[in-house]
Amino acid sequence: MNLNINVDRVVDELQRLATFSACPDPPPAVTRVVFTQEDMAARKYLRSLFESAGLVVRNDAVGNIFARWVGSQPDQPVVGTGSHTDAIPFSGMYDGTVGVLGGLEAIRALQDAGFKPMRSIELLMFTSEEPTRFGMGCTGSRVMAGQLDHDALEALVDSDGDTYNLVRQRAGFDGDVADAALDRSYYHAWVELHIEQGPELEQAGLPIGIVTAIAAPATMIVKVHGQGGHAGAVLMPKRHDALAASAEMIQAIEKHVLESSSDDTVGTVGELDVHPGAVNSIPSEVRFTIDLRDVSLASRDEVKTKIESDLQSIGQRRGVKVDCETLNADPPVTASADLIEAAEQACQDSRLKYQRMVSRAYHDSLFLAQLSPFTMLFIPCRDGVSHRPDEYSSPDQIGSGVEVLARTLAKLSTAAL
Ligand code: HGY
Ligand code: MN
Ligand code: MN
Repeated sequence: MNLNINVDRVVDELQRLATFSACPDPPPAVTRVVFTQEDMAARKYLRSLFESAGLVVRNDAVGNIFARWVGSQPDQPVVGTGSHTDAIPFSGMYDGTVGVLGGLEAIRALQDAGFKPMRSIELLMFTSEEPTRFGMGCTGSRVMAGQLDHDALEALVDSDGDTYNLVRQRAGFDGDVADAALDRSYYHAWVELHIEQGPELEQAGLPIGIVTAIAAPATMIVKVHGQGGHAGAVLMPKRHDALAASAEMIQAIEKHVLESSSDDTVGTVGELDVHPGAVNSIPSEVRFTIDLRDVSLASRDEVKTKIESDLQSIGQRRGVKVDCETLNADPPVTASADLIEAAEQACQDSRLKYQRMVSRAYHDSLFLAQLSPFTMLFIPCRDGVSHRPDEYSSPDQIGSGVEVLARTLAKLSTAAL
């Protein structure tokens, strides 16, 4: 099938989408946090594009947007594609958005080529893939997979003390969360296009990665309760300094990750808050986060257990109390051999080289995998950089990803897989 991918149109739409941002720096720097006015403006823009492509658009109770190209057999389980458009503070304009606007372009190219899907092809924009506002990532896809119900969302609170349910309802998403959980018969197949967010494809000089597995993320929130006091008057032996204790804990976290039996174990302390945060006051309360991942659940959890035990022994020795809450500890997922093969075939049809690879970043596909056979398509990003304003994939790289996605969707929406 001869496909014409209008890359200029996709790049224009990516650039327009990047303008919906709360970042003080101009695009390509982007900040777009879920349910903020920038997110709502982006959603309005995307809906207009989906409707202009003749797709049937709906959203669910948490704001996931579904844009369906109805097939000749509309009652068949659908073929899904899509990604997220929320963006962490001071990040880039390609993370997630390439999967949404690239998915739209794949559909438009198939329409222009006169292709007719048997199974409907449904494009998704997931609500809140990033953990920025509520601490937990992939809340939209977790709800779809039945992992989060109304009460679980009620326990997610932002820095203003507003619950997820209050914020979503204020944004106009006031449906029943239970109705957003999808039946396992909903999908026939799921394929997400995404930038690699790593250096492998660029180093290998390859245009396409086909994802075989997604690493398992765990997120922990650590609160260290010390005694505080006057920075001049309290002598060192009398101190129970929450920040000095946290500093030792953070070093211990890095030590356990480095000593892991698996090279794939990664650990990050990305947030740290100090109270009262005064130059002449001994820190009494510290909160920090731990992001811990590995493609092997056993390796990740072995390191997690060591970290949790060491936090407590450091706390005991320093006379501070340590609360370590696990916000999420998800299992890794393995892609479907059939879908990997369909994607490989699509690469061959497009005369594009590819490699099979693991995704070290998590994605909504981690939870769609609980609903459907899945794989992901990666395109290179410059120097492997992501979650930074200089994140970049070229029009050619985006065009190749869209073409392979289009061919994969065409196969999956007609094959008797
Ligand atoms: O953190 C991640 O892996 C994803 O980019 N949110
Ligand atoms: Mn991201
Ligand atoms: Mn992403």
